[in-house]
Amino acid sequence: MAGEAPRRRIAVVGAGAIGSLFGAFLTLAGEEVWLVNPPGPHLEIIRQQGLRVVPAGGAAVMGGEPVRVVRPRVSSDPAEVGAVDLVLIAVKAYRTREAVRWALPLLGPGTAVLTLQNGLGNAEAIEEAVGAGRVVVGVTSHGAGRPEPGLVVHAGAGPTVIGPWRGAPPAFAGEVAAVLRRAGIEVEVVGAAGVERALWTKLAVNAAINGPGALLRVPNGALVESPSARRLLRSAAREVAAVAGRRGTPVLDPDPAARAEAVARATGPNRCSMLQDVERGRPTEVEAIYGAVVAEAGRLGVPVPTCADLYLLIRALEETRPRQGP
Ligand code: KPL
Repeated sequence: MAGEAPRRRIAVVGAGAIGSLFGAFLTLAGEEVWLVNPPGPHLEIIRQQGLRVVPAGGAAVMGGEPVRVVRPRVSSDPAEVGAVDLVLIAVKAYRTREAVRWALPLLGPGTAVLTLQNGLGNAEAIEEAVGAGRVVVGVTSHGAGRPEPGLVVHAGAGPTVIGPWRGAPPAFAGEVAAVLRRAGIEVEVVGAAGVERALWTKLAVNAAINGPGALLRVPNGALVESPSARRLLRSAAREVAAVAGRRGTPVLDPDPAARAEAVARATGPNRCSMLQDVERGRPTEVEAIYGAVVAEAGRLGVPVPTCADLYLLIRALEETRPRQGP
């Protein structure tokens, strides 16, 4: 990122729950933030009335108020925004390629590109579009929902792990982390190997909760109350951890099944992102989660029967339901 300017120009590509939440944090920290998204009701309401944010209980970063209205800038034209210091990619995994190509006018020579997305394959897709050496990966445990246009609900705070993607200078990740920290976001900076481990650690949780939650159409907490759903969840988490171990990027949790259960309990009332996608008739992140696990497991010869079944079932669900959204 260029220079030492105290106020950074930051573009958030993808104004879903996490993009809107991080955009709100950064706006409150005084940065010049642009939410860059194709036109739609969410952007229009933000343009006219601002973005309403319901903070997680006691989130100091939001000043302890019940609802904050923040006013990031909005645009549906990356060329209008021009080159920024930091681009934060927060689109659904299946849109990464297309969204990053669309967002190329946001890149100047020193622009860092941070992915804050679910699943695998995002950093590779971004690097393909923007070139090597400027991609930073973030794995966040913040939870958020966007229940209606113009509103983001911060469901829970947690650390965000940041590190350089293969070939990016570690200092780049450090600079991005400093920007996020100034916005009150808890960040841990790791090296390239740490990033892969963090990605696989989150993947184990995502694979444990998302497929069962979407298929059974229940909130996360219900998955640990049903003994059979709990078995599915635990088995998926263990399988992902086995693949991660075999590829040399072991998950960070000593007991990945217990960790997935703990996340399901902690986010009990939430409906997981895959269930929200299914309910809205949108594509799911099945490829970036289960597709990626099954492919890597096949390459390494690790059996992943639960993940393979969840992959097929979610694919079948997508193929047989009526489509509503993009
Ligand atoms: O990140 C999530 C998601 O919904 O994608 C989990 C951790 C499963 C919480 O809902």
